[in-house]
Amino acid sequence: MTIVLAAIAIALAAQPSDAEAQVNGVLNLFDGNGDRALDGEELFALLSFTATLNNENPDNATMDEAEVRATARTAMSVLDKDGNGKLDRDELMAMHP
Ligand SMILES: [Ca+2]
Ligand SMILES: [Ca+2]
Repeated sequence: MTIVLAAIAIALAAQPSDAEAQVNGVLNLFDGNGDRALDGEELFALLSFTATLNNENPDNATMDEAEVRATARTAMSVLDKDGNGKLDRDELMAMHP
């Protein structure tokens, strides 16, 4: 779980420092279907981005696709408090201290 949250924190760190602005930024970038929540595939896209964030060569990504998939599943199970399979703004905000 620590690794999962660290991965998401890295992605969030690319956004403005205000927590709400960060969540809005993540949704603006990764909410592909516009429902203002991240489903499994959108979370996968976020984590894929994170895995390659500091690395220009995808071959040297910090996680391979299977690891990103597993991480996305774990993150969803940890963060999806209402169990609807999507991370809404409140659930994303909960990642912030
Ligand atoms: Ca969405
Ligand atoms: Ca949810």
